Amino acid sequence: MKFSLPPLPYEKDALEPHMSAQTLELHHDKHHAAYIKKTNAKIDGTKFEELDSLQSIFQKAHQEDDGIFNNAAQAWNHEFFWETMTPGAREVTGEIKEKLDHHFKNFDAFADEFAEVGASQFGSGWVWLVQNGEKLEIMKTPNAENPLVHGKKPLIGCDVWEHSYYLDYQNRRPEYLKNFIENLVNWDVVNQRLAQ
Ligand code: MN3
Repeated sequence: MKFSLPPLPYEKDALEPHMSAQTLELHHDKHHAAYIKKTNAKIDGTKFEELDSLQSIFQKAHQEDDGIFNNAAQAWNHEFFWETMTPGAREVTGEIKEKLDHHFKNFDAFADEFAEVGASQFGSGWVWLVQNGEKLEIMKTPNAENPLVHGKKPLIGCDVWEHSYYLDYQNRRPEYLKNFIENLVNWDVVNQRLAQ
């Protein structure tokens, strides 16, 4: 199967001022596109070509083929990341609000911990809110790794590679993470993921 770059679910300037059009232009049209292109090139003529989703490819390639794993997982991670965000402030409501209050005391405590864990990822990687059985947890992963290879269900994913925030925040990764969680997360999507 050949994969193509999914379009962003909003205009490139829709997330300003929290994430600039220039960042989205480079991040989606160049970085994400490159992961898709390399995935297609690397699976060509291999057994991975038979698989019909990025998830099945990176799950199978995990600890078996680093080149295919890294590119297919990054292609999947970025699509998940774009879908996690939406323009305009959103109120945290529904089941996710109850669960965040239960597992982290309240939204502010959750936001602080999310930013702290994301800031503590050494080098490139991701920070996630995951469902692990009945529990909600915040976890970080290096490079292309994601919670699915650890048997955990991702609810929120945020890219902490420098290409994700350097144009807008330079070295201020905690500020980027705080803005992401407070101003960009689509809580309707998070509630849908929780219900799946
Ligand atoms: Mn990225």
